[in-house]
Amino acid sequence: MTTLISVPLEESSRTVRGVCPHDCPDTCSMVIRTEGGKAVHLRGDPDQPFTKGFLCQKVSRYLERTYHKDRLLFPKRRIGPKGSGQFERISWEEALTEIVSRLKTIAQSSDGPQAILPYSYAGTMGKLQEASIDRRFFHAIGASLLDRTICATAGVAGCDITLGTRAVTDPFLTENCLHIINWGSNTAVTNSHMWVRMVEAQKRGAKIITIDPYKTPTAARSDEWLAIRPGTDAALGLAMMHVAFAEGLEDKDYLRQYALGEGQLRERVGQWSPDRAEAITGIPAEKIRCLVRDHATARPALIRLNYGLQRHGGGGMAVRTITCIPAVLGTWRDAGGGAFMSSSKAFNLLGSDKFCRHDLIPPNTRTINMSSLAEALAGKTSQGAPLSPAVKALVVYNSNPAAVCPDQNKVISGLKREDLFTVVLEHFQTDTADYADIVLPATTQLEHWDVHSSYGHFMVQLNEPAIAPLGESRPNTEIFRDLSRRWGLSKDLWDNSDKDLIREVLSNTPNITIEKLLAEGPQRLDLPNPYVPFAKGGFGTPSGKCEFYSARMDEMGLDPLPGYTPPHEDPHNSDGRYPLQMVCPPEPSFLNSSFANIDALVKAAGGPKLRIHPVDAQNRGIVHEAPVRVFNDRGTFEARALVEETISPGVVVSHGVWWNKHTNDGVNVNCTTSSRLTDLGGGATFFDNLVQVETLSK
Ligand SMILES: Nc1nc2c(c(=O)[nH]1)N[C@H]1C(S)=C(S)[C@@H](COP(=O)(O)OP(=O)(O)OC[C@H]3O[C@@H](n4cnc5c(=O)[nH]c(N)nc54)[C@H](O)[C@@H]3O)O[C@H]1N2
Ligand SMILES: Nc1nc2c(c(=O)[nH]1)N[C@H]1C(S)=C(S)[C@@H](COP(=O)(O)OP(=O)(O)OC[C@H]3O[C@@H](n4cnc5c(=O)[nH]c(N)nc54)[C@H](O)[C@@H]3O)O[C@H]1N2
Ligand code: SF4
Ligand SMILES: [Mo]
Repeated sequence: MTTLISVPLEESSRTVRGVCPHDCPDTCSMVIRTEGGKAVHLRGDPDQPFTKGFLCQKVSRYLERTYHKDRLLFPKRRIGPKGSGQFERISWEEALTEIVSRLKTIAQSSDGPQAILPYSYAGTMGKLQEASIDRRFFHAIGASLLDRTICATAGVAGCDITLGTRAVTDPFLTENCLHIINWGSNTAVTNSHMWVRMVEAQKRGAKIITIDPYKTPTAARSDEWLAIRPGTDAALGLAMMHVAFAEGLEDKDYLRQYALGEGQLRERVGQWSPDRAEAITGIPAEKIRCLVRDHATARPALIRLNYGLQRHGGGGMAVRTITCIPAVLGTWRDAGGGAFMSSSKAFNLLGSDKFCRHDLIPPNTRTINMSSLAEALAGKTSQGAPLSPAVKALVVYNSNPAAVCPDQNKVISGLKREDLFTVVLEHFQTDTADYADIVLPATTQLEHWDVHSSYGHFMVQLNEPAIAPLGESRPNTEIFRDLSRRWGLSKDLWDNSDKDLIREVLSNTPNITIEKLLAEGPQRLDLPNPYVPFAKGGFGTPSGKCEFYSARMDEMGLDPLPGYTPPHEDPHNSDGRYPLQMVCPPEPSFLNSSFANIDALVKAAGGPKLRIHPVDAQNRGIVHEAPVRVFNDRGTFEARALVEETISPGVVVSHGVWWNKHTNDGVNVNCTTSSRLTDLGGGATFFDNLVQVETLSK
């Protein structure tokens, strides 16, 4: 790898390593070639053992995204009504002066600084550009805290109760597994570098099972697809443990040494016969028995537990329940076996408490749940109580809430509020940016420094800028440095460079330095090889054991044992006006709402669609390819019907997350999704959504 640092980026021709910044467990290593200061070629790093030289369909087009004609290149101020997209170019000086003055006015008013709400997620997952100076800034000025719940907190909470940490195995050993369950995981699409390892295992004789209401590409290529009714996974998990105990498939020795509450668990799952689970999940009892027998005996056996099953009212409890299974069967003992949700806890980089300076947070600062943005902007808490002070300023970066948040019509009404001052840091004029008072242009991953951990493997990776910032765009870090300086915050928070910040992040890992990452490329964490973290217990729970019985749950007044929480919107328990359960994951060619403005990828996605079973279609007079209206009390959107047996009767699928302004009717699927939260972790419940569908007469 040649890095000619003496030549300015604007002119250099060189090859550098970067990291895919997107919210994806694969965290690929990219190799970028530049000529005369322009990035001309980008590919997956052949030397990074998880990337293995390939990037997905989306990020293969990262150069197209970077040099897109619609890139934001200058700061802008709104001159038309909110949402109209009318802006004028202004200078950085004007933009930053106005932002500081407006925010200070709010902070010094009777509302106080908590009327300011930062709103960000994982548009980039780099340690610097995702969460660093920005957090220090908001902590120091005393802004409201944001609970970042939109994706993973239900599962994190569920895992934490059972395991005291995330479910993790060594993903590099997946090809050794003989039985693999993709549970609420569209692995072939959302975790494609793990999928190639699963396919390798399959070639070596492994059986792959996918549990999903929808026949995804992953399900289609698996040995078996189990079409579960949405939101009922805990019932399946309980019945699986029932079968394990009933048929003597449990690992008695593992249970005795490393688990807490075996007796209570046996009693609980005793009530969960496969027949009872069949009635709830729609999966035949005999298939449940076979699943457990195979998973207990074909070893190593792995459950890839992902997010699909978490986005339901009972999502936390579902993960809590399913993560008990590997201890019952003793699958944690085998290298590569057990359950995998996230590897993020394996990284021992500097903790965010230190790096983001949690010590600066004023006592009693309130926290606002990001999945409840609809309520927060309407002056309410997640529970509907008055929110005081009201949110008067919103600073959005690394996220596109107008498109990705649940209960979209309410979110948009909030964003339209004339008394709300909104700042958006972006690459593009997204739906959210249309509601901003000031839009600031941010750099892409090719234009700034960063360092990455991963939630899908164990490599630490450095992102070296390949090109100079386009137009007047600036890294998030630089923007918040400038805001901090103008606010008058203490220099130790912001008077540093991005390289200094990288050194800080790496200060806990003396054997991984910026120099080493530059010279040698991605570095594997210093973990045992093979890494079999729970082979001998070692859980992070208060007892150090896998907690079937949780005293912490009991103390919180919750069920201390694994259990089944039905969906919030249960067709068996509703007035029947909205009889169809709708699941709405992102289009494979988008990354949430990112890439939904890249022509080739929009074309591949083919417009908003609704997959519906022939029986449900016939009952409604819907024919294949016909335009339909999908609706409930929250909203209505239009889609093209695909009449298919890829889902069961009673279930429909509509892929998102389209930009509202690119659809015929100016809304996307999230106009129907609910902002009710999960049972544990306060997570979003995108897939817990009852709708009705009818033909659209045009
Ligand atoms: N191509 C692509 N890759 C991505 C993303 C993307 O937008 N595009 N997003 C990234 C992000 S942010 C995340 S969080 C991950 C998500 O990764 P995954 O969890 O794999 O993604 P999803 O497609 O949201 O959900 C997985 C599957 O769960 C199914 N499902 C829905 N409800 C249930 C249920 O009740 N039970 C069960 N068993 N299954 C259910 C859905 O039909 C879906 O096929 O993917 C990441 N990777
Ligand atoms: N219907 C439905 N809705 C969903 C989901 C679903 O499955 N179905 N999935 C949910 C999930 S899992 C997630 S994680 C959320 C994700 O929701 P978001 O976090 O909003 O993710 P994206 O839609 O990818 O938007 C990220 C934005 O950050 C911007 N960005 C990227 N890098 C930078 C940077 O360096 N600086 C700045 N300033 N901006 C940058 C991008 O241009 C992009 O517009 O969506 C959720 N919404
Ligand atoms: S989105 Fe995921 S698979 Fe695609 S390049 Fe990025 S890390 Fe790799
Ligand atoms: Mo996510």
